Amino acid sequence: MSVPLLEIPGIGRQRFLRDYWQRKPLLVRRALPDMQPLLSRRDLFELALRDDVEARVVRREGRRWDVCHAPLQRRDLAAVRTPRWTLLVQGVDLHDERVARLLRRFRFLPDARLDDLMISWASDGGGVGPHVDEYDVFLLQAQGRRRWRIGPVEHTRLQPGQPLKLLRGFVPQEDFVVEPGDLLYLPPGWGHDGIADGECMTYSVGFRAPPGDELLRQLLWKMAEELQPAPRYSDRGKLSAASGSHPARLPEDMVRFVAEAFARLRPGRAEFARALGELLTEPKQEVVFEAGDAREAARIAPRQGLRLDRRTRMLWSPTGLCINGESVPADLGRSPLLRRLADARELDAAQYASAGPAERELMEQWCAQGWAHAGRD
Ligand SMILES: [Mn+2]
Repeated sequence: MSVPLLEIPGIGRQRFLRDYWQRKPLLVRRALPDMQPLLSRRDLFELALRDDVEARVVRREGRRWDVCHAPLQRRDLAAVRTPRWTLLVQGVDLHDERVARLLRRFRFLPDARLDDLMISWASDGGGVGPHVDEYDVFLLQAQGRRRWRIGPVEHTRLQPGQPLKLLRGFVPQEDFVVEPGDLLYLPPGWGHDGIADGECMTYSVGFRAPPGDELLRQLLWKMAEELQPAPRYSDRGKLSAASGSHPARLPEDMVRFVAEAFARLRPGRAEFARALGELLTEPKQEVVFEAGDAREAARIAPRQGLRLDRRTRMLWSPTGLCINGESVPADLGRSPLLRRLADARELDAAQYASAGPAERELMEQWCAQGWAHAGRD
């Protein structure tokens, strides 16, 4: 189950993180020299037609672009020989174990930043046009050739009237053709335009880099939903006959009431860590876990160990541990064993056997929910 981390030939992970990550693009030729597509074109097309898969088709005809969103029908997929169209399938790591394993090679970066692995197949001349992403992205060429044009974008201007966000007046700085096994890293805000040179497949590993306001908005929503009932506002003994002369005036006391309630709320680091952990481990909408058998797991795991389901997201902080959108009870939030499971995504039999009763009960419950499984793959 454990996979080797990506080496980044010629540079190494350390130099990559120091000199390139979030700073500038990097093209690594033959980063994965034996790269073969993990799914055939046929497998990918079948996957794209499933209703629990996020996929879209983009076609270009001259200056006109056309986007077709999931659920896709077979007729939405043009003939393979038809030029200038592309199929994008999001979150393939959720559906395919081989792809999930490839994604784990990027775990030298924090899981909290990881979004998914998207596979795009394109016919000759296909692409999605010049655009920028809010993501750090690794573009791994899996099959065929693609011509990339990349360049920094200071001010994003978009082409009006297009069904997708296309850059207007994009000026590329570099222009190159990638082949199977080549890897292109782009930080957020770098414009890129990739055009298939013959039929090709590209794997995009995306790391979310959300703007602070967006993250805060989501966190505040979450915290708002979890608010404890607070005392009702009262103006008992605070009104006098004189208040009646300005009935439209917002009572100062009411303003103070909400300001004080807000001040009492003031979340500390632990609450932020909890809310952020829950938010970032929330399964994607289309993810449905199949229930497992807790008793069966209790029988097998002490002898064969335990592994997380490939779709399970798990994060820990010094103050707590979150799995699939939920925090574990406070006393278990600091369990070294559960942290180990989060980092390694598996426990061997001996490690599992060292679990206390509460840890064991929790892990059996995860097996019952389909979040973890007893035994090896
Ligand atoms: Mn992109």
